[in-house]
Amino acid sequence: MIVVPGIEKRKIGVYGLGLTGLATCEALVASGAEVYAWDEKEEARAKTEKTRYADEHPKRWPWSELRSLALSPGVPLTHPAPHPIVKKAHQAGVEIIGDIEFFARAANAAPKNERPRVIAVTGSNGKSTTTALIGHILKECGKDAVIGGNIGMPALSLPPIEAGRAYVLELSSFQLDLAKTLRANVAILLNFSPDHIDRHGDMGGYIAAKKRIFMNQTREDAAIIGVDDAWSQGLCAKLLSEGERAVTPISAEGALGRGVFALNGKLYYSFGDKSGEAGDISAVAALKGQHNWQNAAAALAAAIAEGIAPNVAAKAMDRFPGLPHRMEIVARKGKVLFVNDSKATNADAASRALKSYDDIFWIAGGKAKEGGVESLRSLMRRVRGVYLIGEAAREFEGQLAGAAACFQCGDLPTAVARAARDATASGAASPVVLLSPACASYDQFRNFEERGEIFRKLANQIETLGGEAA
Ligand code: UMA
Repeated sequence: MIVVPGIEKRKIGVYGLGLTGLATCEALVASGAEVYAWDEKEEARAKTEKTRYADEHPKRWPWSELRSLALSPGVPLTHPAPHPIVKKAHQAGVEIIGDIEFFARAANAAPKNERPRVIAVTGSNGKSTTTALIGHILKECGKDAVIGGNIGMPALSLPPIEAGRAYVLELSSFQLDLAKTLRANVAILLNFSPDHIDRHGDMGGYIAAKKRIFMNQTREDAAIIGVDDAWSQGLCAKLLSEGERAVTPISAEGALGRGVFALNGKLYYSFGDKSGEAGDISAVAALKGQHNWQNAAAALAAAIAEGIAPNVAAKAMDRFPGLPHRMEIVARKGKVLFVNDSKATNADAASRALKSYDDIFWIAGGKAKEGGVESLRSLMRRVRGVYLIGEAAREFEGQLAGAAACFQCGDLPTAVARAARDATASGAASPVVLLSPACASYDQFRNFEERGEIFRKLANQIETLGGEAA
């Protein structure tokens, strides 16, 4: 756990008691602060039982004495409207910060030569994989590295600040909005696509929040930025013109005169007098697809910034196991590969998996996002059949009409059984049963993790239940 200096006996309000809020309460209490905690949901408040802090309605918080309000990232700060607790804090003149700001204050408080390394990763897509990949490379190279943040391990739950330790943090736009003094030695912005617009008002607000990853950086620090979309290109040009930090552009779409790039799964670096091929990751199962090559280029640039030789970093990627629910191979039955991409909750994310395989038996559907799957029609030439589940099933069938054969399956068990049967009978050399729903999971599951776990179980049961696909 991270201990935050300078807050002994200070009164701090913590709003939201999910992963972030509970970890914040624990760290603040361990740091000697007096914590006032609240969550709108009773079951969340119940989690404060048997802890060293109790829940207390904000009406009873000593607002005039509060030093800070620690807001959970899911609580609206500005849009669609500031949450009432935000308004209350503004009225009382209390600063509003998040867990990442407490982490930053703890890191900044370390003496200069004992400051840990902070590597921060953001972007619309690929940030979890990039975070995990950087952590993997650093550990493979014998460094003391820990990963956390939006990836699911709250930053304040990570091991204590120590000299020589590298903290690799995935940061969301919500977390960045609530951080002020964060200084990342290596800051990575992968890409932009419209996301969380409801929480940022418009694309400009979203970009402004993400750009905060580069705040407080000095000339000693590295800024790594994707240049494969127009928004990131614009930001890269701005950072270069500011000249305040070492900027490394990265691309998975073309060669760069200066920077790190991936071409057909091969990684290259080019820094003035030092340039060359770092390695070939085209056969690494956990880094399949062009989008993963962008993640790998970013991770390579980060590893180089951390003093690791490019070929050593690229070699370490061979052993990267990947992350659950992201194009994760969960079973192979005879020729049929089962891939769990449950994290793909929108069409853009699903397109990445669809571009990575041929002869796909695609399981899609759930609670639809705006625009549905219309944009995926051109990828249907890779798809042998679409096995539809959940609320979006009829809408998706309409959007894909004429482009692919669609089958209404209702639920996941039916879809897995039918897709596995058709894949086995297809005669394709390497058929793939792919769960990449392009939908949220909430209509039939608690979350995308549960959906992915059930898929994993069903895929592995196929053989035992009679070997339809064996
Ligand atoms: N709550 C309120 N009032 C509100 C909103 C929420 O009381 O107006 C309470 C809820 O009742 C709940 C708690 O706050 O008990 C939930 O807080 P939260 O939504 O901030 O979620 P956490 O459990 O703290 O998880 C957060 C991230 N979630 C969000 O940003 C929405 C997790 O990222 C992250 O892993 C975790 O902190 C640890 O850092 C998830 C996510 O979906 C994966 N992130 C978004 C994304 O990746 O697109 C940003």
